[in-house]
Amino acid sequence: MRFMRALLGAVGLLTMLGLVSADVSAQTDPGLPDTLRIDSLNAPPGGATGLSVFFANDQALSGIEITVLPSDTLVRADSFSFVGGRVDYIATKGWVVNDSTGALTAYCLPVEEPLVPIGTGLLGTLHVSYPLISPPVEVTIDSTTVEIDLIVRSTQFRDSVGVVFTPQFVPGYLFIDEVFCCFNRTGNVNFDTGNNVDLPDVIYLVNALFLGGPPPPCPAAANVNGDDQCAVDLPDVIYLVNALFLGGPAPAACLAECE
Ligand SMILES: [Ca+2]
Ligand SMILES: [Ca+2]
Repeated sequence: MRFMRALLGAVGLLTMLGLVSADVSAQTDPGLPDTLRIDSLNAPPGGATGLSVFFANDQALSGIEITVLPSDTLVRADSFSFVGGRVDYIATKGWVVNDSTGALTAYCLPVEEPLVPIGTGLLGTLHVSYPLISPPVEVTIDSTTVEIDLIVRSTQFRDSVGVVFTPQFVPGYLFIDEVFCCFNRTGNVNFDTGNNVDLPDVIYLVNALFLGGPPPPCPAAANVNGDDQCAVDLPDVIYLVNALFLGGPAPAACLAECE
């Protein structure tokens, strides 16, 4: 059994790495909600950012491959990080950029490790970068299939016995616009460049509201509870503390009307 797993894993790895041609007639998954979803976010006119990639699977998986391509060639898919994701425990994983198309393929393949259990959560982070682009530009990060020298790269899941199927795919969008300072979600009150939402944001907000500290650089990002009056006040502090430390709902999405 262990040998069979290893053998299946090796075959899968070769397919994932494109060393043998993938099954281009892969079945469509009958059992929803197997899904891959790329986050959408607002971004400034030039720079680099990371888009979270989430997945849901209603059966254990023996492999995941995702191949994406930005719709604007100025936006480059640079790398992929599995850190903090559901498959970080798997040793055999990685990413590769296809130089001629710009498509990025990320893959993971449990060989000795347990299969990817049923669940929902983060696969990893897709890092993209772009030069200064005259805004506004909307870039779609969509799934793609590329074939170079008979090597097929696509987006697919493999079930527990190695059968390949295509999950639902929800593309991500990069809204490049100079008027938006709030990226993706509120909560980055201190406006650090990593868009981190953590304790320093709580401290910054308390300081700003009650201790005479400087105002939040991006008020839209400080409206953590997402109220449509765009108010930045005590309820936002409470909401943020709840989100970070007490299991409350995540900070609200950015509201364009608060920018
Ligand atoms: Ca922050
Ligand atoms: Ca508010």
